[in-house]
Amino acid sequence: MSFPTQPYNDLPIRDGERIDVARSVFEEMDARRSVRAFSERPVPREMIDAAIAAASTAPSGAHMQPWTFVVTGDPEVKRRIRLAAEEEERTNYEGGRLPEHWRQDLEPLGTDWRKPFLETAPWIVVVFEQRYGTKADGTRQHHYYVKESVGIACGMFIDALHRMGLSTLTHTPSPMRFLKDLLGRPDSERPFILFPIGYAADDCRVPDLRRKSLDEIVVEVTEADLPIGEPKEPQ
Ligand code: IYR
Repeated sequence: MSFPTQPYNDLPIRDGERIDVARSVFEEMDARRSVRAFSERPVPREMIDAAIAAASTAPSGAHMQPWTFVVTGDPEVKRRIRLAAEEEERTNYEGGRLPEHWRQDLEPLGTDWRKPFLETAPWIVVVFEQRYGTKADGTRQHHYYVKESVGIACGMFIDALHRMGLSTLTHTPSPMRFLKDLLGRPDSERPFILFPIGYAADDCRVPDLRRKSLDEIVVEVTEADLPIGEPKEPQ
């Protein structure tokens, strides 16, 4: 069974304006930072839903849309998430579970096991990857490229939140299994990323990081650069 088709048009942008659009997209995205200090200023639930709707437009393997967004603004749920996350992170940071190289790499960020932002931020969204789904007849539906699909959706979610003027953090308390148990998700789902969401605190400060330049991340290839000869014509 095929999907019905429909015509498709790129966004109507004038040729002379495309680079300007790209540059302003860059500027807006470059202004985004991961935030660990949130204001208690309330955020309407509709804003969270709007960002989830944007994220849910992500491409996904065989259009299976293998994601679940669990949303909570309940102080008691947030408190229980904080306590469980801090217990895991305490074992990481102080119980020797983080390997030395990892501790060293985190040092410039100044993170530790304490996660007060899990209670301060008005909302927490935990994105779960659905390892498989369920068909209408109750049998298992395969899901494909789940991590790629959910990763893209999370990127789009971060962008949507940022454009609304909200802040977030891609928090991955490790191991994350407790979130599945705490939030009562089925065995088919695995926690992927936890997002505390809100306005940045008035006195929020973030590390002064630099991003890699294009020179460091882009490689252009022409035929002359290819390491292997021309493929043989099929006989
Ligand atoms: N999950 C821990 C450790 C941590 C790991 C990475 I990779 C970071 O970029 C930041 C933190 C924590 O949240 O503190």
